[in-house]
Amino acid sequence: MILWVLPAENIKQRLRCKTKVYPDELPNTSVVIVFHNEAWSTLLRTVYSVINRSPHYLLSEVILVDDASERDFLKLTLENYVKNLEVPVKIIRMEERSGLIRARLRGAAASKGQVITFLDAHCECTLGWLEPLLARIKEDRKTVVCPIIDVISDDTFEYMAGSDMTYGGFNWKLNFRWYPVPQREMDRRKGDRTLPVRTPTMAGGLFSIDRNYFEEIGTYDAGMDIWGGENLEMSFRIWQCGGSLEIVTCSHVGHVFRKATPYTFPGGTGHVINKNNRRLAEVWMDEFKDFFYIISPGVVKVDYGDVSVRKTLRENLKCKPFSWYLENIYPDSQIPRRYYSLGEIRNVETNQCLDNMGRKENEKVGIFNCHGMGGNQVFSYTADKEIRTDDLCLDVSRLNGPVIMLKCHHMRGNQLWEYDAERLTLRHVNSNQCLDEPSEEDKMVPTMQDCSGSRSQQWLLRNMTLGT
Ligand code: UD2
Ligand code: MN
Repeated sequence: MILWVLPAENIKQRLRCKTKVYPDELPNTSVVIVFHNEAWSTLLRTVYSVINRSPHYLLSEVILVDDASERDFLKLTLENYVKNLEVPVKIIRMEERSGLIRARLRGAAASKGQVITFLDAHCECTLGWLEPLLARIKEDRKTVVCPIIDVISDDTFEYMAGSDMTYGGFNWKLNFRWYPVPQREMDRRKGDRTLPVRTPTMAGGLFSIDRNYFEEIGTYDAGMDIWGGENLEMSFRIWQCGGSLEIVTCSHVGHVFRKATPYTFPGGTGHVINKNNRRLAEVWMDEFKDFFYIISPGVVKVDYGDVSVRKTLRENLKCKPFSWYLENIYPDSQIPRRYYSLGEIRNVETNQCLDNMGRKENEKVGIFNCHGMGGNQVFSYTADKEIRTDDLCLDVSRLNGPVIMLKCHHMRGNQLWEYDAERLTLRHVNSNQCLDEPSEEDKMVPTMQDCSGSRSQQWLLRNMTLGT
């Protein structure tokens, strides 16, 4: 490990982690690794790092679940190879391609350890990765724990430190995203960065869970295919049903973040992911699923199968509503806990709608004929008085505009808007100007003008619901 390239604060933290003492009596773990068409080098790098960098009395076994790979070397060659390793390595073969969710379920069912640790098939565990995870579970068996995921380059395969200053979140499209650990969580830990971070969601690939708790809490949704959605499903379920999810910052495991996958998605990538996300939204998100449906038009047409078993699970476990999760676990979420409207913002005079035109951060918000299909024309006027679409907020930093879409910062400032439901005006508080129709020069973007009460400054904030 080349410590000298790390920022000073990271070095201090690692040293503080090194001085921690963990109990001798820790639960042991099975390590479950699922793969489809994985490369030999990365798969073996994972297996060797588990064996070489874990105390063997804590390792019950390593279970490799082959999700019907097509590569020859993953058959007999692999079987013969692992026979000679110092820790029992069991290989399980799925009869047909099932996806990582059902493959993990199979691995879990075959495992014997008191804890189950899941890893992707292209990881490198570092020295001391395991003890902090198991120690935390010993303290509280309902805590599901993730290591810090360091980055292994998919070009050079070099190892680079990940950050302990980000945690897991998600956007309206239900994509998992890393966001900065908020101040409230730093405060709760009294600034001690060696203490676990409570995280709203997990990336999904690398975590340890008490075996009995895994069963109690409903394992995985076996109706999910191939890839995607299961990590948020499990995150919501854990929090809403009385557990907790943490990143244990003293545990580091590297992961190869790949630009392309070595496998196909039978039925189409979009279809598979949308189906999984619908299952997760329908079971766990209550009315907040509208955010997902409105921003991704077309998703509601995807058949998501039967979720009644998962809904029954939610009832039996007496899980809390999604609003509770947003309020207590993820108040900095991109989905607002309270909001005034979710839908198009339509100009009364021109009958055109605000439209982000598929643009990204730092660009002007557009305006276009209303299409009523959601997607780029969906904005939410929130109880915090921001106008947001996903993680971008309408922001004005100069008199007379322009109106830019910037990452929402929750600091009010230039992102604070006052909607007058009688006059129908959207007044930008800092500049005291009103949102107005486009000028002659540029018909594609709205303008900021002194408030005049004209019809061009009147806007209808509509609540739309697509789907269900
Ligand atoms: C992330 C997670 C991954 C999973 C996924 C969402 C990390 C580091 N990785 O994507 O674990 O939660 O988000 O679903 O948090 N695999 C199969 N059968 C398949 C497809 C994949 O066995 O049909 C295996 C694959 O070989 C790998 C694991 O599942 O070992 C995860 O797949 P990935 O590495 O392509 O996912 P990743 O890291 O992009
Ligand atoms: Mn992966």
